[in-house]
Amino acid sequence: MKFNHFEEAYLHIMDHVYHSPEYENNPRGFKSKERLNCSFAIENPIERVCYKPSRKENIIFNFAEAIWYLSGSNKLDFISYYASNMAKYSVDGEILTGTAYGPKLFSFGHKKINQWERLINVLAEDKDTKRGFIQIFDANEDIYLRNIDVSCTIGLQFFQRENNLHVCAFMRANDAFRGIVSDIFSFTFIQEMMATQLGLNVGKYYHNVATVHIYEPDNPKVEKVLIDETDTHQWGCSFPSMPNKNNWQDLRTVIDYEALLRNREVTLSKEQIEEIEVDQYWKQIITLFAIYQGIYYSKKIDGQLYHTLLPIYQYFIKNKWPRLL
Ligand code: 5HM
Repeated sequence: MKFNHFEEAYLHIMDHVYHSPEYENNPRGFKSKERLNCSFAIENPIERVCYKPSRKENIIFNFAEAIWYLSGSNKLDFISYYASNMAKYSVDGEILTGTAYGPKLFSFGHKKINQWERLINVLAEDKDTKRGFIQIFDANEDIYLRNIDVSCTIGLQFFQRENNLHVCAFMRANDAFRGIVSDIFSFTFIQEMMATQLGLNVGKYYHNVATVHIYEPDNPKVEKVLIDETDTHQWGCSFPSMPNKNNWQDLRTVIDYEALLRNREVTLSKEQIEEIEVDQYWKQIITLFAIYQGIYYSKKIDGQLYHTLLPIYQYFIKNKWPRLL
């Protein structure tokens, strides 16, 4: 199956699992509908969001999770600040083991393999390589019921083909209503980060999942999204792309500001953000985090910051937190 954008894939897969499940079962005691072995391609992975108003996608959480992975952190306080329910996956209340993909990317296993750096070296040695694999699931993970946090992603494979960087993601399990939205956002963000570092175009994104499922408590929300007839194509939105350069320096600055904002060590005005030495693309993301500081601590949105956002980000904020504006 081929789709142009994430939204098309999302609606199709969700509809298929919801209306034509192969199984209805109770893994770990949670009632769900399930289909096995699902694969599809997304032609334009930069279009990594669902615009449907009924889905109320949390774009700030999406950026935060992608950046959490790229920061290499496994700390719960980072990610639970954006989604308090992440705490239920942490055994000790401090770190996440399976769900934190950052340490898997940059210091995998007891040998602490930096898989990002190794991938760049492997591609430099043989640009046509079939070995460009970044492993995430680890056989050392405890997969018995007693562990609530086992990696759902097996790994990501990168292919340099002509001037494009394609990615094949492999997952053992994916929630077709919730997890798929943040996972594909993060994996395609990682794809774009790698492509810009290598000076390549963002190629196709292929999603391969062994079990896709919908948990019963989400049924009313799923139905709402599936009957949402808003024609989002008509809006002519296009999701912003990263600048054509190695973006690591900018990303490191964003990671620093994210922590300062989250820990309330700074507040940032529109003028202060304008002075930060990063590209506009990354300033927009810092602005999103600065807005979230207001949402988290004082339950309000700074109008000045909001108006510096691109219309597409304004839409997601207004749609998610309409009463705070
Ligand atoms: O029993 P199991 O470990 O598979 O439960 C984890 C649940 O979280 C599954 O529904 C899985 O599909 C979802 N999940 C996801 O969709 C979890 C993670 C964390 O690795 C993820 N995407 N990234």
